[in-house]
Amino acid sequence: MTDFHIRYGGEVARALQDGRPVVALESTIVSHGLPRPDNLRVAREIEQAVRDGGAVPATIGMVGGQLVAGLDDAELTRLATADGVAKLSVRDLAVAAATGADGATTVAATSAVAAAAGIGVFATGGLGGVHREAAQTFDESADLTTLARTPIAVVCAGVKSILDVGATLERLETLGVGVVGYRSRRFPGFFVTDGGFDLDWSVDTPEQVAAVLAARAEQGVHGGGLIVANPLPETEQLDRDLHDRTLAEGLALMAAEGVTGKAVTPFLLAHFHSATEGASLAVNVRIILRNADLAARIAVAASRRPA
Ligand code: PSU
Ligand code: MN
Repeated sequence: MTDFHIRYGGEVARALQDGRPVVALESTIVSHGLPRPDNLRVAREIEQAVRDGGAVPATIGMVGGQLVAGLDDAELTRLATADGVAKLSVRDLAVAAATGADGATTVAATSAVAAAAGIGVFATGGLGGVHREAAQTFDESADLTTLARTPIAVVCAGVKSILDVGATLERLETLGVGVVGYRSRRFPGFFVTDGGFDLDWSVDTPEQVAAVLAARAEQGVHGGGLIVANPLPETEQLDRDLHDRTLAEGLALMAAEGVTGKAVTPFLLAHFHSATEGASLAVNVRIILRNADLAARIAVAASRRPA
């Protein structure tokens, strides 16, 4: 018999038992979002950033059909280097488990598993969202609908400019997903500091985010997720001209090659990383490490609040 339960890494299990701070991390950025061989090195650096911030990292993924919260280094290496690692959203988890697949979890699947595991804070690079042309293609990431029903705080740098940022914000409002800027009232556009849209709320400290999470629990108004949008400082963003040029090229190439569905996000990311000769990769890594650090400090602040 196969055991379909979540298996916990040893350190994660102990931290959860003791009520110590834990931060969930996704594996799709490792397997599909970052180019090899940098992806494995970066995956380890993300975990280290969580540790440096005072929390225990729980990278989530599926190994041989086993859902794991807190992949060990051998498992992380396997998902970063093996061929045929599937990209798993929530709907894929059961099929992948039953067929014994190796898989990397998206923001949607990682959020769902983290919440089920009792982990309240999650760090990633950028959320999925509403794609351009979604009015025709209906391509909207399941990240959005999953966050509508999943109680978790997701620290991210907004959504990538490869998406329709305005439409994504509208959908988040409709779906009841909270959005707060971290020290900013502008929604970030991942590679770029300012994604072009205002936010209603901002917070200035990890303690304030922890207070929001506590208030939500106390109010008993059971909504879904909270997005903590953490923009890059302007001095660290991708050059705007390079960004705009690369995006236009990537979208044209994607249309020419007929790329659709779950291949869209990895395709455009890979195009950025090769066309900018590593500039977008460096920015991408900075984003993730900053988010991992902030998420750790939020988890620490949350663990210090009286129960
Ligand atoms: N943003 C990134 N890198 C990524 C992704 C998002 O900067 O690799 C991944 C995340 O795992 C996210 C997924 O959940 O892409 C969204 O894919 P889709 O648009 O197919 O839902
Ligand atoms: Mn999609």
